[in-house]
Amino acid sequence: MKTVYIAMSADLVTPSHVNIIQEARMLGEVVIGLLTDSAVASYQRLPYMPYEERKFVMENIVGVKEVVAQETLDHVPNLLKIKPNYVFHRDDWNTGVLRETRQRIIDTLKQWGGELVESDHMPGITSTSLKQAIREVGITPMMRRSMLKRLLEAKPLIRIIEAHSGLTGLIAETVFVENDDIVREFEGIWLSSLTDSAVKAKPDIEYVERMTTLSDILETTTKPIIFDGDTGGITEHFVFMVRTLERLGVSAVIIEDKKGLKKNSLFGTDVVQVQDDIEDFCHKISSGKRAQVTDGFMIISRIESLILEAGMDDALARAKAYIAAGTDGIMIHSRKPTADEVLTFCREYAKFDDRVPLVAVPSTYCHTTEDELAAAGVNIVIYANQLLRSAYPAMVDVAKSILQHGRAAEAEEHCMPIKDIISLIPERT
Ligand code: SPV
Ligand code: MG
Repeated sequence: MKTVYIAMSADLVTPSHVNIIQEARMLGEVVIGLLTDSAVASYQRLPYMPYEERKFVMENIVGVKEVVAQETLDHVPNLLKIKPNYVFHRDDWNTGVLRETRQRIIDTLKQWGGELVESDHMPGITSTSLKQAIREVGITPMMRRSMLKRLLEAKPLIRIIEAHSGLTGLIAETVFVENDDIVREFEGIWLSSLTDSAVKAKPDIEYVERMTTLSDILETTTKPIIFDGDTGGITEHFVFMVRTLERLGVSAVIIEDKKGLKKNSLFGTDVVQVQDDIEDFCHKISSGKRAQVTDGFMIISRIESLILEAGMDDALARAKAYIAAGTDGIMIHSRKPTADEVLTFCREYAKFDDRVPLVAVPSTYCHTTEDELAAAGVNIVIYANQLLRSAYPAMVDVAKSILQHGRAAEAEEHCMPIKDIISLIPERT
């Protein structure tokens, strides 16, 4: 019996998947090379269903003999292992970078007389259109909540951008760039206390009500959300915050080790801010962990030692203590113009026996690239305030232009067309 290999991600299974399997099984026994979460995440969004669930579905489709994991986008490692007689693929990949992939598969198969078979029989619903439909319907809190943990397992580095409204949530959700068939987008959303306060024209001192903004962002997005929990309040209040965020489908809360009246970290020592005692903060972390009811949720601890000039040793001692208290991640914050101190922290952190994912916020050290941070061991990069900081000066310029010219015509080129803004958000009828 001959063997036919088909690689797929099979996240949202459509009649097209069944059709292609039906066609392929006429040639021999069908082996599905199912792309793992990290293989998919290397070129597009993380699948909605984890690998094991996708595997379960595919194994039970008539005509599938076996499902094997394809760990990379590249078929070749699996082809060398399985040596199939045929590789089956849709016929739309003879352009762009996929053209090279296609050629490599043809060349590899040649080694044992195998062949590439291409089909144009892919009618009906595409998974891209289904993904769009899912976005319109929304997502359940349960699916969304566990997504950050899944991303951490699937990707070496996760990019998060700040949102402070339903509209900026939509930007975080939908903006992407595509190069050589690799789609790059933000994997999740940071609900910044700074920007959430600033849009309400309030200082960043744990004063503004945050749930309305969160609710607006939940409504326009499906990506995981990291909530800036400030200090988390007193421990007796923090446990309620954990439950509330979990229930809503937020993936993680980051709490900072300060107490009393918290000010924005980027003020540093220009204002009075007091760091919490290690023991008390550990108690807050462990109480939060005990309050948590789901597996997917994460409590990440933010170390302010570098911000408050308490020194590297203090930062490292705190990281050790917070990990021992059960934190699911460490955020190391810095307000220096270069990443030097963050990178020093990372180097020392890499020597720890017990480590949890590491978060960095390159607001002041913005010249440092994601690749440099990832190479140092950072797992999550948060762009914490750029959407608001770019919107404000644009609005001020337009306001000035109207004043200067006594009309809005000159400002028009800086504005999106009225037609676009009124149709940006579709009505749900
Ligand atoms: C925020 O975005 O609110 C933060 C990061 O907490 S920072 O503003 O740098 O403190
Ligand atoms: Mg904040």
